[in-house]
Amino acid sequence: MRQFLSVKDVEDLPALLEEAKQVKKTPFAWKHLGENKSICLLFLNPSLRTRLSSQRAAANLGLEVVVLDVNAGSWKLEFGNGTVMNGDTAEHVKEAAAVIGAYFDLIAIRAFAELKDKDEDYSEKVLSAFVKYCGVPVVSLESATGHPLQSFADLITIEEHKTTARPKVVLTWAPHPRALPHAVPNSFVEWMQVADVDLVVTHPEGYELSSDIMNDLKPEYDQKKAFKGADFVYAKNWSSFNEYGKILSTDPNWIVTKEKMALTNGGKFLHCLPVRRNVIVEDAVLDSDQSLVIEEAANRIVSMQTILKRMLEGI
Ligand code: SN0
Repeated sequence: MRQFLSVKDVEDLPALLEEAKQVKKTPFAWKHLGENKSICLLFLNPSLRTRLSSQRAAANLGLEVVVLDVNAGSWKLEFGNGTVMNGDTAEHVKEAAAVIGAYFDLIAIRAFAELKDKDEDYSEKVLSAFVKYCGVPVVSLESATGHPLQSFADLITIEEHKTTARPKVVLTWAPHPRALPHAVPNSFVEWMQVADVDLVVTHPEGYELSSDIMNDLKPEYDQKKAFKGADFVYAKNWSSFNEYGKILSTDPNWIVTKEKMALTNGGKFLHCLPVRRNVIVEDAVLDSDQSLVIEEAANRIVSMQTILKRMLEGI
């Protein structure tokens, strides 16, 4: 595997899931793969799970890991072409990415959407520049438009807990005080469309995801109807895509409650975390045995390790 930027970089998803199972069972069986090899984890935004699970995954494979907080610990980067750099950006990504690529065998990078300009976010300015200039394999740790490692961990968790061959999986929008990116819901929809699940997406009107992501899937605007018979409920807030980056609703009625979970088929609750308690979901759900959020987060080590293993096997 030369890059991991979205589900499109996965040729055979069932085979990848099988590999993840093996990785989870015997995490130290491939420790030789990372010998004398290194990875740089670059963060332009905050992280808890991604940062720590990536370090654990790399260590399990014997990789040396260096973490760099780009905004806190290095020069402010320029991404424009032909920019006269007499402002506050001190280094162009052309040099920065190439230098990091010269130091490391693999690069992983987090760069959230800025939610100001749809075209700029969807051009994946930061991620594409690193892919273009660094010369080594790149892993997305959440880009402007996707969070594939999260969706892979979500799918591993669903596979582990499903009780029917083709479970009903509901992605529900939930309120949030801040405008959040589309990366998590975009990737979740993309991965679930490739996986063997029955996906339903529910959100208030105005929160339609990109048609490039949804394809033929139509949203269900009635949340309670969507929850009926669900085996998994995946909650996430996102800002409007059409009115790009705007908060159109903070309607507290979209919170996930114990009462709504009772409409499901003994459904399990999933969220990528961090989660705003009693805004996105009630304590009663998060603290119940219906919640899989901790196992889901634990599977972030498995998803990253499976991807890194494949990359190391290819270099
Ligand atoms: C990020 C997002 O993309 O929605 C990362 C999720 C893995 N989430 C947030 O930024 C939430 C921050 C908050 O204020 O709750």
